[in-house]
Amino acid sequence: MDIKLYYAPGACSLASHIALEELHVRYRTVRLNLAEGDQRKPEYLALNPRARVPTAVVDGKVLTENVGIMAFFAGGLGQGKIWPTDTWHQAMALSTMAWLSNTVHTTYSHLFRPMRYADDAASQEAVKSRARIAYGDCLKEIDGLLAGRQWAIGNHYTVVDGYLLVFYRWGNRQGYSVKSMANYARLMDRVLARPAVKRVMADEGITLD
Ligand SMILES: N[C@@H](CCC(=O)N[C@@H](CS)C(=O)NCC(=O)O)C(=O)O
Repeated sequence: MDIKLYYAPGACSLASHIALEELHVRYRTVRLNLAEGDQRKPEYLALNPRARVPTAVVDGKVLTENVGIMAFFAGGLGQGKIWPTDTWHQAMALSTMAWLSNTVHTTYSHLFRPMRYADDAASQEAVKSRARIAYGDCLKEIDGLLAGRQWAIGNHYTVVDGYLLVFYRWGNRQGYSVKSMANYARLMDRVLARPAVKRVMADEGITLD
């Protein structure tokens, strides 16, 4: 199988990148520089007209969206290694990833890219300050969901744990005191200690800060 992953350092594509590395499958990566607008170049738009990372190309077929990419690789190809094996926990994994993608990520976008949601500077500032509170609430909700748990879903590492690192890292970089969120921080310490996660972060040239 020929697998190519288009990603940008530190972007949400980190979740799909970690999933591939955890699975020990052979894959190639293509790094995009979002600040320089690589995602809007014609050759990339031909693959992903939404101009977003990640995009996976699998034997010439295009797959977008972290949730779809992780479900295909971890759920389909991975044979349970980083995916729950029973139907209930599979549904829980999808449910959690859907929420991370459609709510937590979108809330962060309001904070990080308010210009997408309002035209003038004052309105953008208002969007940003509301999003700052809402993203903090998302982080607290994640911390609460992880109470008493060793891993996010079921009783072993899954792609959901890797996906949670994206939002923890973004929160840390935006000045939220994520390291003092006991449940979230404990899980992230375990995630950050994983060899595959270390390799991907080194490859992307990113740290937690
Ligand atoms: N729901 C999508 C979101 C993808 C997305 O928004 N990616 C961001 C990076 S985190 C992006 O490519 N941004 C490019 C831009 O804003 O121009 C997914 O999870 O795959």
